[in-house]
Amino acid sequence: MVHLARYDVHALARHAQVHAAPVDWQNFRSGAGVGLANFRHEKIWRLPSLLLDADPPGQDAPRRVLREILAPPALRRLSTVWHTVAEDLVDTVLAKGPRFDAFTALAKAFPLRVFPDAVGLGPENRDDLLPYGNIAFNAFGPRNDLVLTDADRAAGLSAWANAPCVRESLDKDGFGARIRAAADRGDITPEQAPLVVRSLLTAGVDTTVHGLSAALYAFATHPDQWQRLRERPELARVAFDEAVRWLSPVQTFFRTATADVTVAGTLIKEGTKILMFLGSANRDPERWHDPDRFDLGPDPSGHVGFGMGIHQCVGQHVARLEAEALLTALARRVERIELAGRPERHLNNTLRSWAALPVRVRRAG
Ligand code: OVM
Repeated sequence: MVHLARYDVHALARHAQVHAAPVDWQNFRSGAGVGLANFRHEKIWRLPSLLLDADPPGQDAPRRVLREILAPPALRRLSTVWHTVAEDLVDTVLAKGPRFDAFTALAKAFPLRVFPDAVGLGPENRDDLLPYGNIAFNAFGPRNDLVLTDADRAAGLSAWANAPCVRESLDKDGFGARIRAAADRGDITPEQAPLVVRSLLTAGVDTTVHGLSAALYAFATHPDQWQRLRERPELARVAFDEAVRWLSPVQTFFRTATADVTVAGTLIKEGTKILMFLGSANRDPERWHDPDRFDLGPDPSGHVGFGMGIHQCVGQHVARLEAEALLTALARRVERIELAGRPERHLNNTLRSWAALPVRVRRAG
């Protein structure tokens, strides 16, 4: 553990501790926010999330509702549609030539094509989804230039994120409508429903866009692993988890100590923020053999890229389905994928994110 004096936070980087802290939710709580800011005494930029910035018993009902709506059986119907959309998208991209920006053309385009529809959002303001997520993930970090640059937009986008959550603007049949139905049944309150929808908009787009980018970057730089996926496309889900382990699109989250606790021999005082370096834990040589290698062989489960414990990512099955659809569509059509220029990163306080991923492909047979 290391004390970061500038922010007075304790940071955990080993897998053992980054895994243990969120499991011990009684001592390491989320209710004071899971970013650097302590909601007990700092101003917040939007209402706290019911799922993220919350502890039991408050988070239990909203999480139970969303977990069911996003569980694998509930996604089965979407699977067929998403595979077809991915195949169409890949065909369209490949028809334009062998060189393209895989970030824009695939990693960004695919989630934006399928996810807002699945939520049941209307056609308006879909362009705001990525900027809103970018702001939300910046807000977990220090108030640096990345935060200040977008300060003007934050309030407007924050208001917008609640707006599409009214009943009238949600499709009858999407995740949003099912959240509404849960409120009608009394599983959550009517006041909670729009905030649960907001969680989908905040956590459901940037995360998958940059997770898919991570997978595409991994394959573009590891031709042997691409070959392996082509031979066994059923590895697509494992490949996605391995990419999430290897690059950790969500790099950090915080907790707050709610008692004096000792970690790795150091006392953490009640009220202190604890920073968990997910990306570091996912490459800890004490947990992983040859952790810097992207390799479809070893089992990546146990990585903390989706978090751990009672707050573990509720949308992870959605993300895996998106990855499976896109990667298998690409693997069937593309024999080789390689970098055709320097990948460009997009800076964010929490996300390991991308601006461009230029690739060149050779089409299969
Ligand atoms: C939320 C949420 C959940 C997970 C991640 C996240 C911005 C947000 O419930 O709003 O990142």
